[in-house]
Formats: sequence, C-alpha cells, structure tokens
Amino acid sequence: MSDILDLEASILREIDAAADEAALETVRVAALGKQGSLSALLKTLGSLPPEDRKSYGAAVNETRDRVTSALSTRKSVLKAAALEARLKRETVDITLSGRTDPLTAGRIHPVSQVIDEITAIFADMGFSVAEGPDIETDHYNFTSLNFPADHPAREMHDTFFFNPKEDGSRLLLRTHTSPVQVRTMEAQKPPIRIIAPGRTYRCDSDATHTPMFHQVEGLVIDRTSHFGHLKWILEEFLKAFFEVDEVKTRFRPSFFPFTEPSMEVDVGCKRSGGEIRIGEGDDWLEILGCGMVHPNVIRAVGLDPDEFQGFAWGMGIDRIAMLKYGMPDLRAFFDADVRWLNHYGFRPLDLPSLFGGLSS
Ligand code: 2U9
Repeated sequence: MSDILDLEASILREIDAAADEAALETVRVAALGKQGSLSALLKTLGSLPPEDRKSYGAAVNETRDRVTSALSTRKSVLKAAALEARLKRETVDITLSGRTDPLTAGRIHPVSQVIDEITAIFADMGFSVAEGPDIETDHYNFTSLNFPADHPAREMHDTFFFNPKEDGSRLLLRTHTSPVQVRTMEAQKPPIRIIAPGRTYRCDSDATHTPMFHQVEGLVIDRTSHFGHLKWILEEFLKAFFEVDEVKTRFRPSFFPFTEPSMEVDVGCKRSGGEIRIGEGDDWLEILGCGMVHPNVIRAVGLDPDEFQGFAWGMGIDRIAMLKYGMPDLRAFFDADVRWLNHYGFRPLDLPSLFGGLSS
C-alpha cells in the first residue's frame, strides 16, 4: 500500500508546483489519464491475490478522489491568479485625456463649412433653414416662380429633364433652391423668414461652372417687409461672413422673373496680385442677386399680394467659399481628392458660431 501513498504524495507535490493551468493539466493527464500513473496502478489489481484486491482497489480510489479534489482546488487558485494578473496588465488609466486622433483625422468640406457659417449668421437674425427635394416638378421650379412658358431656362440645354411621363409632364433637377421657398410659403403662414441652402443643377461645365453647384436663397414674407430691411440684412450678412467691420454695397437694377424690382448686388473690394479683399478698396465684385417677391409668386401660393409682401435673395455658395478661403479652382470641390480636403478642409468640432468665431 505504501506505493500508493508515495505516488499520491508525489502527485500532490506536482500539483502544488504547477505554475499555471496548462502545467496543471499536464499533471492531471499524467496521473488520471488513460495512460496515467494511477490508472496504471488499477491495472495491476488483476495480478494481486483475491483477498488483497478489494482493499487495494479502495485505496487507489481514495487516492484518486484526493488527487481530483487537489487538482480542482489548485485550478481555482491558478484561475484567480491569472485573472488578477490580467486585470493588472490591462489597467486603463482613466485620468488620461482623450486621444486626439479621431478629431484630427477627418475634415469638413469647405462647402459644408460655408453652409454652417451662413446658417449661424442667419439663425442669429431669426431665420430658420428650409429644405426640399432635388428632383422637382416644372410647376415648382418654373411656373409658380412666374417663368413664362417660353423662358430660355426651360430649354433642354439649360435644365436636366427626366424622360417625359405618360401624361407628357417631365420631372427635372431643380435649377435653383427657389422651389423650397414656394413649398414653404404653401405650408406655413407669414411671417416667414427662411434660408434655403442646397444642391442645384444646370447643364453647364467649365472652369467656373459645374453641373451641380450649391446655392443659398433667403426669403422674408410679412405685411410690411420692405427693401430697407433687405439691404440691412444683406449688409449684416456680408460683414459677418467676410469677418470685416464695414462693407460698401452697390445695388444695380436687374431682371429675374420671380422678383420685381430685381437687383444685382456688388460688394466693395480691393484686388491686388490675384487676391481679393472684401471690405477694403474701391473696386466692386458682384456677390448676389435679390429683389422684392413678384406679386404673381405671392398669388401662386394662395396669398393676397395686397396684404403680404416680401423680399428674396440668392447667391452661389461655391463661389463665396472660393472667395473667402482663396480656393482657385471650382472643379477641385468635387474631385474628392483627400490631399485637397486635408489642405482646405476644416476640423470636425470647430463649429462656426457668431460668438466663438466663424472660421477661426
Ligand atoms: C421665391 C421668390 C423669390 C430668389 C433670388 C436671386 C435673386 C439670384 C442667383 C445668384 C447667383 C442664383 O447662384 S446664382 O446663379 N440668384 O440672383 N435669387 S432673387 O428669389 C426668390 C426665390 C423664391 C419664392
């Protein structure tokens, strides 16, 4: 019997010495496995005299139970130690400030930046942002805006038309954001103060025109809104947008079907060596168009032009973005070249605001 107790003592020593769960498993297999030392002892039972077999067998089984229990205890100890070591190894220092990578990696496209800047300026003056579909009907894009049936803008070569439907009507890609204002006037009662920034489309492509471009238009409709209000709003906008204390403006008579009278607005600037500085100098730069909303447009949305009047303006976002941020080539805006975006783009969380600075 002493051979069983010797073997047990030696296995228990090995169990105590096992440094990790893998070593412990090796000890378990060497003792209890099919070819293990305890199994080998049981195999010798057959060669013992019959009167010794029962007590020898019982002694081997008791040893096996004690070995099994010692294995399980050691396994729990090793498991707990392994967990403790891992927790120590993977400690996170929550006093570390956030890593800067996600914020420094991405860039906001200058067009998005300029839309955010324009929105911040007009929001401060009490305007809200209105949106509408890029695909429009002839009615919202032209007819409701007082375009005569034979107006050249309705021609195939200026407008992207879809194939005609069975009833002969054709959808189109909006050529300006003005349909958004028409839809808003139908849906809301005056007073209305909105801006409508968005994508617009015209069959045009050269160094200064792309088939898709961005516009922002503004609209005010109330009972007594007049040209003086319009002039003040535009001048406040130009000062805030170009981040200068003063601007000179020049209103020249023009023609649009949807406004009467209509004006083109120039802003005072200085040109030197290919650079244009707004708010300085004696030169002029055409910057936007505007006018009093035509009575026919007011009538087309079901309002009485003798009761309500208002004004509207429109400008090209891409163009004023080029001007403000000195980007020379319009086509680069839409090339999706990440090197260009890294150079001209803006940091994601530097949101433009009037108190925090528009572009700093
Ligand atoms: C409604 C009534 C009137 C919007 C206006 C302009 C003048 C204008 C151009 C500027 C450069 C377009 O991007 S551009 O080519 N726009 O000059 N837009 S008034 O007038 C409206 C709009 C909607 C219901």
